[in-house]
Amino acid sequence: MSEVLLSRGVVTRIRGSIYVVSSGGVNVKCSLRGRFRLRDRPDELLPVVGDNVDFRPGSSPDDRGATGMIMSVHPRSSVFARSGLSGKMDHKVIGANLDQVIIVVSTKKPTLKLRLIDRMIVAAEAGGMEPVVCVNKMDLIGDVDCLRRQLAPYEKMQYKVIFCSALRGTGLDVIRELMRFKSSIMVGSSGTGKTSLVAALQPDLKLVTGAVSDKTGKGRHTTTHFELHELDFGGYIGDTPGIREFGVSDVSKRELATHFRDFRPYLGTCRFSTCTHSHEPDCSVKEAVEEGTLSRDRYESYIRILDSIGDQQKNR
Ligand SMILES: Nc1nc2c(ncn2[C@@H]2O[C@H](COP(=O)(O)OP(=O)(O)O)[C@@H](O)[C@H]2O)c(=O)[nH]1
Ligand SMILES: [Mg+2]
Ligand SMILES: [Zn+2]
Repeated sequence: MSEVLLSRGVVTRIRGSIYVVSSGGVNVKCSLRGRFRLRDRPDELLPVVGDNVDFRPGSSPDDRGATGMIMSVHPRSSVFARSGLSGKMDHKVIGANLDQVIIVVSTKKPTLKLRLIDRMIVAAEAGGMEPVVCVNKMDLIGDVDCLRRQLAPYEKMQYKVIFCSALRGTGLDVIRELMRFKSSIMVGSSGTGKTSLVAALQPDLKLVTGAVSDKTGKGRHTTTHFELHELDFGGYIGDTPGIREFGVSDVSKRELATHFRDFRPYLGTCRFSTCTHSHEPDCSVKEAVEEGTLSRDRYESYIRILDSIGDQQKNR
């Protein structure tokens, strides 16, 4: 009996029931093997963009143009997920196996939002990806010192902070170096310059515009088409449309503090082992904020995220 040889590749985009798999520099349109569509299988087990898959290559395309069939999905090293409307548990996996989340903020237009950086850092940490803070539109400000002071806590935590301008082309080499041979995703509010940065990093990339689709008529930000582009200098980059509701997804109240890197030295030293660092007495985190060793901005972000996590969620 002859064994069917399987090829391996990365899912780079999904359109309806067609999965585009990049394999050895070639894009192969694949369909899904029937068992993926069994009703009792949770959605999370369906392939997402970034998944490493084994597929059976074919020669003639089927009626939807697919020449391959995805047979299995490899275990994921990381998961990029978002939740829907705040308070509602609506965990949606957008991408898999991404190495880093490039959090793009701008100096102005729109103004720098530290809270959003903190939320995205938690999402990255919880999903197993390295967060990178990328401050774009440096050409728009004069007072760089004030900006650097605001971002100092992140550098102190050993996060990479990049200052750049897609318009002027400054800082791009640093970003390229960080992205090389890795899978990265650009996140951030609409208008911070994510698409401009991706285009500046590799001008010949065919970026799909109108990434937010409204074909279903279900509202402007319900459908997100996330896809990965292969970079000439090695690696993959995914652009995202402005994610308005970037809720922290699938993180419990108990677990949240562990995703605040700067809190870690204090965890386990509070009076109560179950301390959530909010209302409890003799809390080491709160004391550190009072003493000025922990950033008050970061603590405020923590409290806001904590409040946004529903009580119905599991207390792991
Ligand atoms: N001044 C300035 N404007 C920029 C820069 N990068 C992007 N923009 C502008 O900001 C707007 C939003 O950019 P876009 O890339 O679409 O943002 P996205 O929504 O994050 O993808 C556009 O008008 C860009 O021309 C920059 O470095 N400096
Ligand atoms: Mg964009
Ligand atoms: Zn505490």
